[in-house]
Amino acid sequence: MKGAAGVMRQKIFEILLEESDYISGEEISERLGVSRTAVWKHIKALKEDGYQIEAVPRKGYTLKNRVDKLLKTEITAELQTIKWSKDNIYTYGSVDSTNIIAKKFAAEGKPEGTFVIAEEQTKGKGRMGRDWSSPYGKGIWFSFILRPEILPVRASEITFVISVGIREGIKRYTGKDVKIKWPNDILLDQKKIVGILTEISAEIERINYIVAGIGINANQDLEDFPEELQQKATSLKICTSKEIDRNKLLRFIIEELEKMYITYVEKGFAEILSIWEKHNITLGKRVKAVTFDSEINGLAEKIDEQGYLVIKDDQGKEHKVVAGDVSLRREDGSYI
Ligand code: BTX
Repeated sequence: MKGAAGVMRQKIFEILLEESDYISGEEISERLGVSRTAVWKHIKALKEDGYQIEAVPRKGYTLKNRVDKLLKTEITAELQTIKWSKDNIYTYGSVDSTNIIAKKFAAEGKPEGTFVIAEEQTKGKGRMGRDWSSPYGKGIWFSFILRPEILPVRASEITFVISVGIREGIKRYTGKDVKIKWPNDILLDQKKIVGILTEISAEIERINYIVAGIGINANQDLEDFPEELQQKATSLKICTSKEIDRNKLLRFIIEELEKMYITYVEKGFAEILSIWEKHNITLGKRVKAVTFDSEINGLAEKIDEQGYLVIKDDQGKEHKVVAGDVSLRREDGSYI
């Protein structure tokens, strides 16, 4: 579904959504200024997406259901964004990785707030070349484009903006106190519920674009996770004992991400950091940080003004960590 056709289909869907009664093809065509044949074609396409639209002679059309697929029609119908355009939301069935598509879109010049969303990824990626399990219809696997006007050295600040935005969206939907583990894990019941992969294209003095890839475990049951993940991963369905309306959750997340991003642009990193600090579970804990060339054990003291994690080891020496994996030490000596 592309460009003008997509916009028209969306408008027809929204009319059907608003009307509690039947509405004639003629009335839709008059309201939108398109032919009745065009209306009929869009209705047919909506049916192919899984919508049951009943057509009764002399009465018209009525919408009988909402669809549990991640569809642009569903996500944008009630979406309230401030600057980001609803037109830049792209939904897919199965893809290799939404980050790959989003990077291509970004290189082509698509604007900030462009979202690429898929039902399944066959090559879902984590950080440092790791895999991200992305089974069909169970999660929300998506990437979006940002173009912040900051120096590339500050790019790690964006991970904080994204973490607090996603946390806020999940909190709004589930009411649960979701926690953030530095640098980019979102946890519920001490298990990983979301992963964030931030990729950047930059010159020395400016960022061309950032593509943030987010994987949200929504409706998996335990057996939907590969065995090796069953101890450390969980889904919102497992934590809430309820099936998750992925379209609604994603709508909340897009809205909260945009709000946090605007806060960041207008008020700066300090404001985001203070929100992050309220919800993080890293600071004040004994941690083990594994970076590409070292392992540091000690107390997670603070995040400095650049977004680096400061760890104080047992000799009192401070180490700054910019990227890597941090595990938290439990009382019994095991790690989360
Ligand atoms: P990460 O490197 O922090 O985490 C990856 C690790 O997490 C894996 O090695 C594995 O142990 C574990 N893992 C894999 N799949 C899952 C899962 N579904 N739930 C919990 N734990 C898991 C985190 O990297 C960044 C993940 C980003 C994923 C999004 S999805 C949309 C976008 N497209 C894409 O290819 N990646 C991003």
